[in-house]
Amino acid sequence: MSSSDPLLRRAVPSAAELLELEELAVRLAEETGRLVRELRPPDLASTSATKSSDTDPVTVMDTRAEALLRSRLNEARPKDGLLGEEGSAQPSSSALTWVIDPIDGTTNYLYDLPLYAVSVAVVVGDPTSAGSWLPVAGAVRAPVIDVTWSARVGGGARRHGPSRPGTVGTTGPAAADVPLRISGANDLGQALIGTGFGYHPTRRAQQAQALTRVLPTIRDLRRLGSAAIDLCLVADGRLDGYFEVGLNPWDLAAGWLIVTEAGGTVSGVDGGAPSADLVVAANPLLQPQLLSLVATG
Ligand code: LIP
Repeated sequence: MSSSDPLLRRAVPSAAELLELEELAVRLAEETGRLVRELRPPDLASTSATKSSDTDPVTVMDTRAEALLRSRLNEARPKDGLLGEEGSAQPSSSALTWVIDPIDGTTNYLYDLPLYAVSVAVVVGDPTSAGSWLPVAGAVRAPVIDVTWSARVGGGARRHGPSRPGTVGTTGPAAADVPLRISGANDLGQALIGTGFGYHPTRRAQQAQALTRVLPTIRDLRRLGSAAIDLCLVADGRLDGYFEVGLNPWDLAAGWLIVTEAGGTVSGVDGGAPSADLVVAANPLLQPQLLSLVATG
């Protein structure tokens, strides 16, 4: 089943339900963002463990934040399925499944760097099978920079906040919601591109190889540390493009929709569905150029 499959599209909820789903995603991402920001224990590093490699961290707050999201979603949407980075896996009896990353950018969180986020999305189809699912509503909350990005299918994408006056980049009162528009860059040589690297040395060596091709061709590169934030910055016109190999559904679910609803294109290898094999996001003019650059070799 491909993400353009009519079966999948028929499962997309009504406009009214999509609005409810987006508002729920925003509410839960913001509540969870407060928890991970305000209750970050000072001895976080000493209580953290690792997962897929020695450098793939999981903190007590990743687990606690996912538990909060799971209980809120079971209360609000008991029939929906759930897939979470920290192991949540519940089948769906409503054709909808929530795909959650309680802390995207956990390494930044561990080092107390500001760019980490809570990503909450709801999808139709099977998020465990690449190409068989489609996000329909979602939100990404970056609590330290006090910004929330969100979208729903056919309803556009927007930035909420900063709401705390004096937060980075704000001077005046709390900012109203802003509709998102992707950048108009159409020349790779002038494009600011985001990317990320995996937790395994073999993969990192491959990614470093790809960079030898990409770096001389673009304006400059940004490695910010959170795929969810990278994708939202593309949607917000603050990066011209983004690519990464090795992402999980929870890293990209909400960001994918936020980019497409801001007028962008997100695809994987050969223009197919984005997956762990490859994610490339940019405006419709630049995306194919970036795709062919990163997919070569
Ligand atoms: C991270 C991604 C990032 C990638 C990291 C990691 P996590 O997710 O957001 O783009 O480069 O390797 O996968 O592990 O912090 O949820």
